[in-house]
Amino acid sequence: MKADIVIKNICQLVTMEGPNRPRIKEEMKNIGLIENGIVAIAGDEIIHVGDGELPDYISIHKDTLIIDGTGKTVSPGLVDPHTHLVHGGSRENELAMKLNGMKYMDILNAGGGILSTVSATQKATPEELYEKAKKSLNTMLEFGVTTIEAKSGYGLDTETELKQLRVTKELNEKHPIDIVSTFMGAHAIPKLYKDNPDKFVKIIIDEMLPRVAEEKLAEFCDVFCEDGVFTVNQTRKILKAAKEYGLLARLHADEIEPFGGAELAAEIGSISADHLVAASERGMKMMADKGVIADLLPATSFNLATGKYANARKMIELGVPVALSTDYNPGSSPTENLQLVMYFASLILRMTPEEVFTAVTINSACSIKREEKIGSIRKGKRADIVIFDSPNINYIIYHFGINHVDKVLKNGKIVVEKGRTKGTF
Ligand code: IZC
Ligand code: ZN
Repeated sequence: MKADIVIKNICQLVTMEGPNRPRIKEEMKNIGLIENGIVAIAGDEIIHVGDGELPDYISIHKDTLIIDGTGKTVSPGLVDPHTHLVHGGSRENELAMKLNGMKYMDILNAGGGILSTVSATQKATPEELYEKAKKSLNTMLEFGVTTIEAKSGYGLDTETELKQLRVTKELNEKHPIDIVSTFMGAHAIPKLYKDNPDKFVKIIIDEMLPRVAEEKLAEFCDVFCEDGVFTVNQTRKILKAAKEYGLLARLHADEIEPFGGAELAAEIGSISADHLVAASERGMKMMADKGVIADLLPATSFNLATGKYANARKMIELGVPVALSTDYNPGSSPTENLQLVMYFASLILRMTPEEVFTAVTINSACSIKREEKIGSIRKGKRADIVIFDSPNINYIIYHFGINHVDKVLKNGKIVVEKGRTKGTF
């Protein structure tokens, strides 16, 4: 078998060896680390992982690219399983309000927050949405992210939701980053339905869901289940209806107030429950029982500046599989930088660097149902690989606030070189 690319002499190779399922408890510390590692790639596939030299059955040819991994850390392409990628406008005007003590929910209730992004997204053309999101995808790629999840939810009317989802579909087709699409019509209650939110729930179920399913625009359905947004009953109703259309459930749970979101996620067999800053211990235990993945978003907590963070240590102790994401969005988390999330997860959530790598690779791949193809460096898996200009994983966490990425390989092609995107997407 001939290799097209060989990465050798790798100082630390993070393989995430083991089964294609979420890792829990102590498993989260086993990242299958190999010193003096070697990886061989043919086409878009990994054909060998090990240490030292290539085995005899793998040969190189005159065009084989040999990459020297001396002093480098190599990991699976990072997976960001919670983003609000496609949207119009920005919300830097909220910064002064926040510094003056106004809370996230107060801004939303005053007609700002999500609702201001909704009007900017309604006004934007598909081309404008595409160009803005593409810029963010390039930034993500430069930070080592090769697959993401992206939600709608800034339309809140059928046509704008579809517009967002169609842009997501086109980006998935044209940009190297793979995008798993989520329909989130239930992101906020539009002003028009403020006094009759059940009517809006009915529109989501009767009008939006059938169109999204018919055009095959999403694999998941998400709801902002939170005090003042969608109730537990409304969330259950929407996610059950989505299931009838073949959409898998995920939800924004207990982000701000303890609201029963974690419990609901376990009850309905949601794939993930995201945020969980205010989740109850009972909810966490129920999630552990059902294997619901906790997607934690510490950059959002940092940016909301309330000082409250999800209790990652408790979740890991109880056996909840933990993943991490940026929550990239124009309000509560305007950053595409998953490495920043990795520092926060370690220094604030007290996760070890090994747990952090598990959370941004195999566990996040599981949270978007891509664990058979990505999330680990393993023979037969897709060649989505990051080469960090760092001698070990501890260094990546310790030296914070910069981009450690040297190269990114997506489907066996170099798409980032010296930390910069290569070519035009
Ligand atoms: O635009 O504020 N929490 N949704 C739920 C968000 C934050 C995104 C936003
Ligand atoms: Zn979100």
